[in-house]
Amino acid sequence: MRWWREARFGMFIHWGVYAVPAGTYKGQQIPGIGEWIMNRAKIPVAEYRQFARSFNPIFYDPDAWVRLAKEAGMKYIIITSKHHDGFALFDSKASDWDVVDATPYGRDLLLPLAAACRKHGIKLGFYYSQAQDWVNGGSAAGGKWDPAQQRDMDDYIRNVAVPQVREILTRYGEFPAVLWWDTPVDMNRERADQLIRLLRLKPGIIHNNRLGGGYRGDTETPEQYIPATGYPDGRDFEVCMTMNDTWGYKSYDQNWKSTETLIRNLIDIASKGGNYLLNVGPTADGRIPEPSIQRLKEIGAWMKVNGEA
Ligand code: JFZ
Repeated sequence: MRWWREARFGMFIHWGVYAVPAGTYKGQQIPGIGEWIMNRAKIPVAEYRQFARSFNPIFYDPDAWVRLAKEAGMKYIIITSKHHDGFALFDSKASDWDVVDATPYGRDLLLPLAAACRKHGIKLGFYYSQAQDWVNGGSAAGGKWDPAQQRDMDDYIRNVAVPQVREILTRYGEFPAVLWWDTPVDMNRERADQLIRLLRLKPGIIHNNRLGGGYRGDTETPEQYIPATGYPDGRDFEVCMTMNDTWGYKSYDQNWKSTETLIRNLIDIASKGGNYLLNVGPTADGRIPEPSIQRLKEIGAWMKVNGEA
């Protein structure tokens, strides 16, 4: 945990096919967080898959993303290797619902990011939605809405989640340094065991408390709020937060927090011994929204004067 405890500040990246509808479906602005649009609007699988044909991040510049994070004083990046919509940003053999098979871009997005992180001395971790998977037959909060989603959960765990977690643990050199699980809907001990076992492939890897099955992981993950004190039992914690009101890109969400608020949050969290994981939601053509870039640069300017190394 040593590097993680000293890090204090990291970049969360929510990126996937949901950046194509970007909050709008059939002309309707869908309320709620952008990466949940498939679930919130009950979009059929076949129809949602069509969005991937417009996921073509030609402006993706992982080196620039890593430099932006580094200049803001961030020490690590956590990116959604697969979110609840099941879409993998890597080349998966366990499903054709990935960037290589389903998009015109056709290349693994994590490989060049890992290379850039290595080059700039930034740690890279992967978020992986192990339980919810609305396309590959994992669970779905609120219930499934399309017969195409019917698949036995244990079949999904064994034949999608396990091989995919093995893929992301073994293809990126020293990374991932963190496995960030999420929303343990329908997880139980037996399902969690199959995943936690894989972590042996990466000795020293840090994982959070959202695996389920009774596992607590290495870190607490308060979300969108700062606890009043550190955790009494000395548990490590990482506050994750958005800069506006969504994690995944939504074209019309302009409710940005001020740079001053973001810096105050960082100070508050660091003073309590925690880490701040601050989110950006890139577009489908591969750009971090300008208001996010601006804030990160302003934080970087403050860090230069007030930060430590
Ligand atoms: C989850 C995801 O569903 C969401 O899309 C995003 O990725 C976020 C970082 O994580 O949402 C959660 C998970 C946990 C809590 C709240 C929202 N929680 O513990 O309060």
